[in-house]
Amino acid sequence: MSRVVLYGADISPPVRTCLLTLKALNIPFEYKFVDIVAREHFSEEFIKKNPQHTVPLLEDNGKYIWDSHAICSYLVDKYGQNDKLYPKDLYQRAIVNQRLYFDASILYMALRNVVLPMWRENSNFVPKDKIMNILECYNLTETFLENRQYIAGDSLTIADFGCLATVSSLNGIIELDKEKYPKTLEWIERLSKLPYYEEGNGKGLREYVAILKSRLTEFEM
Ligand code: GSF
Repeated sequence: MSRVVLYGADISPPVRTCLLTLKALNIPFEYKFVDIVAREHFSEEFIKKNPQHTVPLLEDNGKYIWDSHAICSYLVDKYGQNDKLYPKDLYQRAIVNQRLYFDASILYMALRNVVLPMWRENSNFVPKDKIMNILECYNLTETFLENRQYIAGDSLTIADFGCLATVSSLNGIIELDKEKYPKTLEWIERLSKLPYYEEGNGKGLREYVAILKSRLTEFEM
């Protein structure tokens, strides 16, 4: 088995996506903590591995891959005992890919637009347009779950891991309304029963939400 290393930090939602995938696939890996709060991802050593200076970063036998969506699809294709988490059927894979891109381009960006000013300028403010953006994310997630158990259909895929890590983190900024988003809350509850949920998402999410709640104190309504 090749030596797989994941560079990251539990608080990072996309790192948690990779932790869930690695654990779901039972892949032995080394976890190298990168202190993003202390800006360790800007070190010369890290930049050499990932010029985009982001976590998660995967090292697999001396090869580097970053972006959680690229990492997780690679892990299933290379190490998966089967293709359940990332179906090879072209149409099913296209649906899973669409939900992965939904996470990367819609959900994650709604989160990044709030936390980047928080990390970089120590801002404690969340403007109305960013709140509306998060609510739009919740509306779409609820729609995708309307008559499905999982985000891309009726079986668990890596798209659930990505969307879960991001939506559960957004929930630390704007709480999911039980009346408006019942399917989404049921989906989060369902995924939280996975045997590797706590190590994969639970632990880091609590830490991340505590930071969000302590630092984001002004909401424009
Ligand atoms: C996002 C990675 C990212 O921006 C993915 O891996 O899915 N689409 C990518 N990660 C953040 C940390 S996080 O908690 O979101 C990061 O590394 N930011 C540091 C920087 O310099 O952008």
